[in-house]
Amino acid sequence: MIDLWNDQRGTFHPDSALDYLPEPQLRRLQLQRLQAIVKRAYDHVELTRTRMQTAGITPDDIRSLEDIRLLPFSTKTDLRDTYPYGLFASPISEVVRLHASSGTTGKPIVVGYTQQDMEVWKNVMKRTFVAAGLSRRDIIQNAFGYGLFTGGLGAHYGAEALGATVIPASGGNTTRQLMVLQDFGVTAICSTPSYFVHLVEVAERMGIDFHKLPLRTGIFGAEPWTPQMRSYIQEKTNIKAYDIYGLSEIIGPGVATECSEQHGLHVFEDHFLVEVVHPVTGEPLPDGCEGELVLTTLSKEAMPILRYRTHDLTSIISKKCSCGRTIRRIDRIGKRTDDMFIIRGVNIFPGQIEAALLSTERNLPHYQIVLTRAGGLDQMEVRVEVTQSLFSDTIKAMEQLQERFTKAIENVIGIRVKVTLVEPHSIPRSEGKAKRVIDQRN
Ligand code: DLL
Repeated sequence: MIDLWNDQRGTFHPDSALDYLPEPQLRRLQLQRLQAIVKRAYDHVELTRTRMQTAGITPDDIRSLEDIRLLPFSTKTDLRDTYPYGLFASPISEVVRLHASSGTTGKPIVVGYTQQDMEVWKNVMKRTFVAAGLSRRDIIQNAFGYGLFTGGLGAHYGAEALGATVIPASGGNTTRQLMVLQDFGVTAICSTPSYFVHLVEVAERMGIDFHKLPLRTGIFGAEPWTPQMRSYIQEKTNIKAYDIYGLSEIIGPGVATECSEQHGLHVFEDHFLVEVVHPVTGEPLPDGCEGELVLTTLSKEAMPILRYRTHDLTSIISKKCSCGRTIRRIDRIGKRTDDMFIIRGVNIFPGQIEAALLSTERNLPHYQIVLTRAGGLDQMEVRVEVTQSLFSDTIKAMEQLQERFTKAIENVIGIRVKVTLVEPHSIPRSEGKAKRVIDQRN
C-alpha cells in the first residue's frame, strides 16, 4: 500500500500538493488572490486606501501579477505608526491570535490572525515539515520560544497538524532540553541555529554523543546562519539541517523552506507573492540578482500586507528544483540591508565574519562583533571565544590563532581588523536569536 503520509521519497504528502501545481495554474491562483487581497486592504485598511488614492490607483487596476508594481511599498514603520491594530482588516472579534515582535526601538509590532489565517499558517508549517522529510512518525522537540514570538506556536501547530508527536520544550533550560533529547526518542528538533550549537556544546561537556541518538533532522531558522555553520552542525551531530524562513509581519515561520536538496528555500507562493527589488531605488530586479526581498500576503485576512520591504537580501532562483516542487526558491538569507556596517569604506555584513572564523577553526567559535566610534570613524573589534584547551595553551599558540583569525577575516573583507581572543563561555549564549553585533557607536 502506498503510504501517503510519507512515501519512500519522503516528499509527497496530500497537503503538499500545492507545492507541485503546474505553473500556469499557480499564477492564476496568485492573481485571483492578489486581486481579492488588494480589495480587502483597500476597503478595510485606511493607510492602504490613502496610499493607493495618493498613487492614483484602485483595486481594479490590478489586472495582472505585474500590476503589483503599481502598489506602494509598506514598511515596518507602518506597523509602528498604526500600533497596535491600525493595519487590521478584520474586527478584533474575528481575530483569534495576536503575536508581537520586538523592534529595535520602543514598542513592538503587533500582528493578528483570524481562524482562517491560523489554518493557512498550520498548513504552510505542515508543508515545511513535509519538505524536510518529516511525518507523523516523528517526535519533534520544538525549542523555538513559545510566547509572543511566532516561532514556538507556529511550529507547534504545524507539527501537530502533520500528526507528529510534538514536545513543546520552548527555548532555554538547556540541561532539561538535553534530557528530553536523550530520553524521549526525539527524531527532529526545531530551534534557532545558534541555540542548537549551544545545545551541542553543552552536550559535549556532559559526554552526550549525538551520533548515538535517534535525532536525524534539524529545522533551523529565525536568524541568519552560514553554509559553514550548517556543515559544522551536520558533521558534528549527524543530522540533516534545514533552513526555514519567515517573519512576523507576513505570518511567522512558514514563508519559505528548504527541501531535501538543501539548495535554496521554496516560497509558499500560493500564499505569498515574492519580489526582489533594488534596496535603494526599489526597482524590480531580474531573477538571480541579489536585492531586497519584498513580500505580499495573498490570503491573510486579519492583516493583509502589500509589498512589504523585509530588508532581507536574497535572489530568486528560477531554475526548477530537482525535488519536483514548482513553487520557486529564494537563496538562503545571509544578510539584511540594515545589518551592514562600513569600516574604513568597506561594506561588511556579520555573516562574512562568521564564514571567515569557521573557515579557520573547525570547532565553531562563539563570536561577537563590537562596533565603536573613535574620531568620527567606525571601528570594529571581533571577539572570539576560544576553547578551554586552546585557552590554557601557550601565549605563542594563542597569538598564532589570533593571527589566523585576523588573516581569515582580512581575506574575506579585505581589511585588517582587531581580533581579541576571550575566555571560554564569556560570550553570552542566547535561547533564541543570537546577538552577534554589539553597537556602541552612539
Ligand atoms: O524569526 C519567524 C521565524 C521563526 C522564522 C522561526 C523561522 C523560524 P521575526 O522574529 O519577525 O520572525 O524575525 C524575522 O528574522 O526578517 C530575517 O531577518 C530573520 N530570519 C528569519 N528566518 C531566517 C533565516 C521570525 N532562515 C526576521 N535566515 C527576518 C536568515 C532569517 N534570517
